[in-house]
Amino acid sequence: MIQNAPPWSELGRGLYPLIDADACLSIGLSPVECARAAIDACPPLLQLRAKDRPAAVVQDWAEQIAHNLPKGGTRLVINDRADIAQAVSASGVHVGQDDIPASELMRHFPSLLVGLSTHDERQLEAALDLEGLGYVALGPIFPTESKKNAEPALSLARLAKAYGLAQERRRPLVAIGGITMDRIAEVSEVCDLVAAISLILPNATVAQPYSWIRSRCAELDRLVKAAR
Ligand code: TZP
Ligand code: MG
Repeated sequence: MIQNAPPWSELGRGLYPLIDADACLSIGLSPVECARAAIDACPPLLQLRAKDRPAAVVQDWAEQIAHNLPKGGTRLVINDRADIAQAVSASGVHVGQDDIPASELMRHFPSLLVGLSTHDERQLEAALDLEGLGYVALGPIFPTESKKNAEPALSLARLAKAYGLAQERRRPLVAIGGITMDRIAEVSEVCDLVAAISLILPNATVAQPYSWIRSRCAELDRLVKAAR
């Protein structure tokens, strides 16, 4: 590791489970228990994504997930809220194009890993120019129903080109959007981390949903790691 590099400078490869509170609750599952099950599979990163929820609720979930997080294991990232990430000693914050600029967050929260969503090549190039950014996410790669008003799907070919650029700049690239079991191997060839919401959740009839999530995340993380 580079001397004085922040502790998150090497994220490695693997699955990036997004614990989407709406998606969990819609099938009767607790976001906190879903996160704990996913963390048991030791993916490099995990995100709590709780849109349009009171800050106090997000803080409470984040606190519970952060509590007892194994040292040197999965790093917790909070969507949208750097203040909550800092308050619960999470590793990072994830923001989008319409949020507080990533450069401002890096300035105000220097200990946090900052991840940024991009949706086309222009946004990707701008993100790659940001000194100190933790990772760049690109998507949706395929059509998805998990994000409201999702941007148009890119394609595997555009992801592959983006990965070339990200590698030149030594910036971890996260692929997101519509990634299914059928697509995970080819997607994993052309990114560092595969983010997923629906792929890590069981259907509502599964008898032991949390152990299902644990095994599913372990399998997906192994597939992403095996791809390169
Ligand atoms: N950003 C781009 S696509 C997406 C987000 C948050 C949703 C990904 O969900 P899924 O179910 O893995 O397609
Ligand atoms: Mg956001």
